[in-house]
Amino acid sequence: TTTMPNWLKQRAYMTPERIALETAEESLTFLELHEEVLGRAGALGGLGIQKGDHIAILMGNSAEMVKIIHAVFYCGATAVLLNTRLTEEEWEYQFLDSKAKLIIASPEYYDRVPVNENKKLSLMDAVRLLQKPAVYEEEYDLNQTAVIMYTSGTTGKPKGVMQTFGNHYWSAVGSALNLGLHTEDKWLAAVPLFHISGLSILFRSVIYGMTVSLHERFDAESINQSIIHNKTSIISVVSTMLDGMLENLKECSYPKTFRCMLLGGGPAPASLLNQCKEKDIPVVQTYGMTETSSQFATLSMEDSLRKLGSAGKPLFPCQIKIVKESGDEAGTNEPGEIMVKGPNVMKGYWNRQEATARALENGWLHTGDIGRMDEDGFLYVLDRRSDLIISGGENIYPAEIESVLMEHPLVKEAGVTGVTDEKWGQVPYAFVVASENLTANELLHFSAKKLAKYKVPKGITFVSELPRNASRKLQRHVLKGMVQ
Ligand code: S0N
Ligand code: AMP
Ligand code: MG
Ligand code: MG
Ligand code: MG
Repeated sequence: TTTMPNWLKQRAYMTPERIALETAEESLTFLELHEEVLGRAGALGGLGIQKGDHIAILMGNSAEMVKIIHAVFYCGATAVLLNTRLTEEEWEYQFLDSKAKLIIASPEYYDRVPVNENKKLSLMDAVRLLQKPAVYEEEYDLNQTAVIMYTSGTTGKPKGVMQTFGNHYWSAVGSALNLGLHTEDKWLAAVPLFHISGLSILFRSVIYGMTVSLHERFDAESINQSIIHNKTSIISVVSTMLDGMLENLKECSYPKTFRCMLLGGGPAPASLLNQCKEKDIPVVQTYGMTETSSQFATLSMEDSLRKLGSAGKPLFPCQIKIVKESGDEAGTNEPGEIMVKGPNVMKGYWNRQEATARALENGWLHTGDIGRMDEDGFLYVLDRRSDLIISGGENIYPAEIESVLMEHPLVKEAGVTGVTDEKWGQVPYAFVVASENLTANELLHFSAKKLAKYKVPKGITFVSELPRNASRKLQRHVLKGMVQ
């Protein structure tokens, strides 16, 4: 196996004085960050955390979250990152499924974590227990699973995506080979660190020796101020965020120091891209997913205007092919499933051999997304994987909502589809066959207890039957046409 020196420690050795992290409250050099991480790694070691353990983390963006994530790596453990927007039931499922030994939660979530007290660690306690670790990882094994992140699917429960150190290393390298690396670069992270959009920025930071400007939440005004006055050169955004930033920007413009608006996480509306083109905003479209440890294909700067709407070419270490239903490779501009291969593609789904075997074939990942390659080898993403709804960058699977609705004793059948939404791109909408006594309000209230807010249907229509084909399979595309 291939190993590398512990990334943050190596970075603290190479460029100790460089700023690693800036938040509204503090600014830390790489050496300071390394020292803070040591204290937390010692605390975790003192609690019995060992190499190979899984540690769940439930925190919003903060310097403390960055330190805890690195501390988990210093212990040789795997970080299981939980989405803060989920419900207690959803957290509990992911905690149990991942077989995490401990969950570290920040104060705003700690009391809501439905986990045995002896498996919970509050952030206050982690900091109170600070101590120098007896031992910590001097080397990172590139085959080791660094992080597990959960994604849902068309059927069944969410699955943990295993991203290795090697995946993250090659992802960071592939990004730099495309976007370039400037000594003055500062990458703004307002996307959540529990998503790969945000976490990948932390890895780029230690690997490149680059400053991260960390925002605790998305606030268009303060982000624009950061870009205009604080020398931000790159930011990662989803469409909903970019919309908000443009609205806030009004007639102002961004300075030359700002070189890349990396836009991903879902489709980019043509109107948004055109608006940016008019305003001379350096939008760089990217296609990637949790399973590919962030960017997989990215439009390079020199092609951004010529190929507006394309997600670009694969990063240097990566390959893409488009495969038709027949199994043959598609020709130029012919649509088919996007298949990807590269050193940033996940090791597999945690504890799910069958799902892994279905997803990965000889190193090629079935993305489930539909796309085409143009005559110059540029990727265009045409349609997302089966029935996936993307709301403000958060993924929603209709099947997951349908199964929750059907848990209600008065519901006989349920079908969910995505409807267009001005702010979020798409939102879920439900059609339900139920007994007459059930009201939409009661059903919404019921689902809100079990589903993250963004997954709760924005509307419910009661019907006498659902559209099904000859083999009784629900036809979700027909539902779309039934929305009033
Ligand atoms: C869009 C965001 C920022 C909205 O959050 P905001 O404004 O902070 O909302 P809150 O104040 O928390 O809540 C207000 C109300 O809005 C509801 N709400 C919040 N978010 C959503 C949502 N997404 N959909 C629907 N409703 C939402 C709240 O519930 C609340 O409701 P009320 O008032 O009723 O209580 C936020 O959603 C956000 O951060 N989105 C981005 C998430 C993200 O990063 N997704 C990307 C995931 N994909 C990947 O990571 C792979 C791609 C990738 O890596 C990448 C992506 C982008 C750029 C670069 C890359 C890369 O490859 O490097
Ligand atoms: P996630 O697993 O949450 O990272 O979501 C990844 C999914 O988002 C992909 O499988 C696509 O369906 C969608 N997606 C990401 N980037 C793009 C893009 N540039 N255009 C269209 N869809 C995208
Ligand atoms: Mg998946
Ligand atoms: Mg907010
Ligand atoms: Mg997701």
